[in-house]
Amino acid sequence: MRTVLITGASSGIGAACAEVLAIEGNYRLLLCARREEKLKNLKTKLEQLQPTLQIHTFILDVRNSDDVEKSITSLPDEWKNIDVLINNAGLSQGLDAIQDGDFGDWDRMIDTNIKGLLYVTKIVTPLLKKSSQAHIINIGSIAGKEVYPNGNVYCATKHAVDALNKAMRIDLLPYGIKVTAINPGMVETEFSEVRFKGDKEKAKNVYTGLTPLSGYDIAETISFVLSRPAHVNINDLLIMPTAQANGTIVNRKN
Ligand code: NDP
Ligand code: 8X3
Repeated sequence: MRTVLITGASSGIGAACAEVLAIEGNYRLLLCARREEKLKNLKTKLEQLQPTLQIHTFILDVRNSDDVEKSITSLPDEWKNIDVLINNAGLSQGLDAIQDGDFGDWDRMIDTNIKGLLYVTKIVTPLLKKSSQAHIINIGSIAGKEVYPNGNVYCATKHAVDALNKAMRIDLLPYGIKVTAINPGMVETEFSEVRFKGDKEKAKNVYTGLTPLSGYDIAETISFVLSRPAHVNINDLLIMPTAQANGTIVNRKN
């Protein structure tokens, strides 16, 4: 049974991954995020869905390197045998032209999406090295493949994830650690609400007139990626709603 650590598991893609993997019954789940209540509720739900599930949750802000190190090195011994790391925690803040951007927004995106992913990866890698089925899955984005108007810093952070994904595959090759990038287009989660700082109306409009992906669409793909035989690694996937051609062109029905 493989143990999977999912960052940003309290909502959206991370929570959907937890649910899909829990239902499969072949994984032990280590879930973290900043919002304790959400994690507790998710744990209760998953234990009801899968009564044999082994699950451990803990609070973690991936931006704090000391906390990342402490919380992972102080995991109970039975939770230190991590096989899979899903680097999912991430966010967008604001959608402004570069000259109008907010320093705080930029810091939050860079600190979470790039530095947080790096901190967690560095601290978890020694544990992954001990696994015979080690795998890192990095959640990138279409925004890491293309740039769209006003996406500037968010796109830059996801381009960094794209680069780090390739770099990890090289550096971790000698240890047999698989590295996969999952790059979604529009997924309806809390993402847009966070980007627009709680403006639910604005967030909803992002998905008006089209069927976006759901967190489950991404989670099912990750489940497939994880189920490949030992000699197969899926390097990089770009997954879009049918109604989205690229970072800027979508087909909305009135
Ligand atoms: P959500 O906002 O629903 O989920 C984001 C998750 O990240 C939450 O669980 C949040 O938990 C966690 N998180 C944010 N900041 C931190 C932090 N500092 N420390 C720890 N956890 C944190 O959005 P998604 O599920 O959509 O986003 C998941 C990933 O998918 C992100 O990396 C995003 O960039 C990427 N993505 C999303 C797309 C979309 O259209 N939705 C498309 C392409 C990629 P909490 O607030 O409790 O800490
Ligand atoms: C999130 C999707 O299109 O807003 O990464 O960049 S998008």
